[in-house]
Amino acid sequence: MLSSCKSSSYLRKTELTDLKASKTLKKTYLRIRNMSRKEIALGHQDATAYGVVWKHDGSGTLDRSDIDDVTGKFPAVYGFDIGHIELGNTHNLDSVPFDLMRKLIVKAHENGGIVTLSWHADNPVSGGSSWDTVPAVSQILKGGNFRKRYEGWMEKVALFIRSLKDAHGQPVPVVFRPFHEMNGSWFWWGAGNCSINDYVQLWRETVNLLRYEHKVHNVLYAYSPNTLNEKEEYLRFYPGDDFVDILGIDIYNHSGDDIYREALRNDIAVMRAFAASRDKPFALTETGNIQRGHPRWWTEVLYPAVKNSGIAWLLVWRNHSPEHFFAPYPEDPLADDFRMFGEHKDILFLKDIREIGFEPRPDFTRQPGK
Ligand code: BMA
Repeated sequence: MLSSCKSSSYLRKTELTDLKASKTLKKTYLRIRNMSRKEIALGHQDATAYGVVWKHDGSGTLDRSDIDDVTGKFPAVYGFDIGHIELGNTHNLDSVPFDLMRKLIVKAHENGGIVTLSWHADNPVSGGSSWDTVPAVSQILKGGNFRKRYEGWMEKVALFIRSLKDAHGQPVPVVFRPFHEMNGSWFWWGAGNCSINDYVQLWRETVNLLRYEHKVHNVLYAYSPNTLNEKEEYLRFYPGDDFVDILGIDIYNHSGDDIYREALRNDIAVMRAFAASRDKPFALTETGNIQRGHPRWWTEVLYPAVKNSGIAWLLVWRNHSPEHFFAPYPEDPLADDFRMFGEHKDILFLKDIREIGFEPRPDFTRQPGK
């Protein structure tokens, strides 16, 4: 009796924004809350779709990843990008077939992983890419000239997300992270390319279309600005507590290790304080080393800056080619350093987060040596 009282008040306290959330979504949300304590789950974009020197051909095993090739362990968090689903294309903007992506998402979930979706949507007005900054947002809001097109796009997004079902026909929960890095000006939804009010409105209308029009109830919404120029920037575009379940931030090492470390410490602290005031989990939703050079980057730059930061996960971006990769691969000179990074008991791989259920686990710490 006592324990059921305890767990129901816990459930009430941790309500997510979708009041009709599927059962599996509620569980995933609670698992994410349970992850965001002392440990950090490791994530990788397109982890199982391709690596630096291989590409999934659509047949055979769904379990290959550069991180596993290097460490013998799979990542805990799986990022995918649905850019070009809105066009009705068969492949996403990085040539991953959506049919394969669906299988990889379901597999990641069935394996006990967490799935997160970004959306590099094309510019709905110009027809250019995400990086085409022709103003578009005001025209796709309710009443705008391009509204019909946007509604058509959201229908396709909804169809894809709703098509994510496990072997028992249950919806697969995903973290959806649209319109990311909005405090930068490189995307059509970014600062300077639309007003703050229009951004907030776009976010809310997008959530409402998915939630009420298309009855999509397997989504947690994540808000993720890029590295902050000033503290206030974190909140500037915030769509509101009823429209965001998870707080995020994208921070890359563009300008050197010291600047990166500082940004991680300062910006995660800003996000953490805000997350605490809202009782929401938070994560480093994208990161990676663009300024290569440090031979022990994982253990000496990234790890000390994120240790004990409270982030639920960190996700490194995709392994596209020897010129554009963020996780290690076997021939990578930093592979050994990554293995050492992965040995830290607070860095969680797939098999570690499998142990994290949805019951509160205040004292969970990974057993040494696992
Ligand atoms: C960017 C780069 C691009 C890619 C995009 C979406 O950061 O990796 O090559 O198209 O993400 O995945």
